[in-house]
Amino acid sequence: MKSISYRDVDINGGFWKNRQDINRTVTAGAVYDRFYDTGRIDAFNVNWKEGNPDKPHIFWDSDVAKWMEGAAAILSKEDNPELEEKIEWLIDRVEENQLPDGYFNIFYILFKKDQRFTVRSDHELYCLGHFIEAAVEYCLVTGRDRFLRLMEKYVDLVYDIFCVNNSAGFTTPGHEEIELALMKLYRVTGNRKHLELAIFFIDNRGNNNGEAPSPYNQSHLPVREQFTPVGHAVRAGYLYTAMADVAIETGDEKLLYACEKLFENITEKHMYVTGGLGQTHVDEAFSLDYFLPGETAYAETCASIAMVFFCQRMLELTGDSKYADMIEKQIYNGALSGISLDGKSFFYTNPLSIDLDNRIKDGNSSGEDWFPGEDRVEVFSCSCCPPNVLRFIATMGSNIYGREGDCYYVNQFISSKTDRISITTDFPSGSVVNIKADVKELRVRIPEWCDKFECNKTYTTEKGYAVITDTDGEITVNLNMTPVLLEANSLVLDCAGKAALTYGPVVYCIEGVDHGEKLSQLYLDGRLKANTEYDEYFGTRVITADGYKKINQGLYSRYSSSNYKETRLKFIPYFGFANRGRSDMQVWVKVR
Ligand code: FUB
Ligand code: ZN
Repeated sequence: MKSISYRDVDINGGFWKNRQDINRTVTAGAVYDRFYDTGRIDAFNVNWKEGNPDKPHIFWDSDVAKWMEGAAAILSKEDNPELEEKIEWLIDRVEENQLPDGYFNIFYILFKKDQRFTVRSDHELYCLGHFIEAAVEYCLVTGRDRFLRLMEKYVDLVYDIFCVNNSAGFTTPGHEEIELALMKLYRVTGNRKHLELAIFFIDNRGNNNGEAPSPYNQSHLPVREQFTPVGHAVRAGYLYTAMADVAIETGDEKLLYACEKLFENITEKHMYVTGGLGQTHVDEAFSLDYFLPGETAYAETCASIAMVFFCQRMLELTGDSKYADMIEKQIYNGALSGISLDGKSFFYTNPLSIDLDNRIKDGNSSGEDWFPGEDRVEVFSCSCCPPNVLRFIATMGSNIYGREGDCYYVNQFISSKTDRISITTDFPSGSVVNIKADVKELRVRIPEWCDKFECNKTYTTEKGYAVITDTDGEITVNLNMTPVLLEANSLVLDCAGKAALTYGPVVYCIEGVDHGEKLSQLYLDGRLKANTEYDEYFGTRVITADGYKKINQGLYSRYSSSNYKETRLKFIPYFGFANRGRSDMQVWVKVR
């Protein structure tokens, strides 16, 4: 199956139209302005001098490149001369400052011109990767290829250095990203060198070619022998995406097998219920099987976005709905929680539990505790996530439809239109999805969380899709969503005796701001007596459910059910937490 690009899909109503409007009218400008304030834009003049503020950082280029890619995607839907001018200004600076042999990296040109490609961890190839992605997108959207040509020249240089002269100090990037970008480039240029270079970086990883094998950047083993996710979660996600990309292009069965195993292992042993990836702040990394502490979750926004990229490729490779299920989990939870409802501020890490009183890191503790941020902020010193969210929301349309010959796929339930199909729905608040499709065969995903999938047409099922051949008239699907309680495997110590409330794909949480007491005093009634109602502020439903408040009797007391007073708990969508001030929060709530 091939996904239909967001460029050919218009999201025209409902939840995601609202989020895209905010992305376009608020986020694009807000991220740019913060990058401007922090010197990231001015850095493109490549004239920073000692004594000036805002010394350029090794991967600022990538922050701005991601912004350019997101802005280009926004331009595909609407003329915006101001945005276009900003992108063109940045391209002018790249052109002006690119070295004659094609090299461009602000930090290296300023400070380490003679040491290019000597330090593996310095992100030169990572930055180039993001520039390539931006250049491809800008070219596809505007038809103008100036930026693309500049990057192709740089890629030619990298090809010579790595594949022909072997003159770099390392063979594979310290932070993956260029591999997937080269695959995008190859798909627009058709230039075999771009594919070869991507394969070179993938095949050499873990082969011990002079660089220390390290799980941190997934070079502990050759990629075809990697079945368990290790190391830095964003790096891993970008690598797995590129592995799947190469498998798509070359039919490499071993790569596909490794990707399938990695997906299985990630989702069965290493992922938070929100889709969050990165179990520990140490190395921003995957960790032991079933080690999923909520309060110290790393769950970087970029890692969830990388998982979406990986699943997009796996979905194309296999046509299996489980990858679209995972995309859905990420887009409504782990990735979406990365941005505030007003579109201006961001989480880098996404905890599943916050107890503000327990955060003693600044006070009388040993200072060794680490906790994720409790507030979203507008810009970070390491600001990879904000522009990633920008491009992720701007390109949301690419997740909705797929096609293979005469057969079309509906992968996500988002009000939208492409040439031969349209969807109208108020999902994820509502359960009904209306589809019009002028196609021979339509495959509609049956979500893994859906217990009662109903359709007004007869269908067979294959790989998690309802296969509909009578496509005349309107196709109406009812997903019959109700609140559902999830429990975790008992090996997840942090979740013992607790449940997480979901409604369709959306994971919910309780916040201190709605309860006025310590959340640790609250219990959910496991019989689940819940009501839902649409809430304008969150753009989907909130849920109230029966529960209990524990009345404490001193430090210890005899266990007695009379200590538990009936109360109602209010659940809000997890993606919306921390929007109403700093507050305690829990996804996993104790059950009795
Ligand atoms: O190193 C570049 C990016 O910054 C990584 O992907 C993020 O985890 C953050 O460390
Ligand atoms: Zn990030």
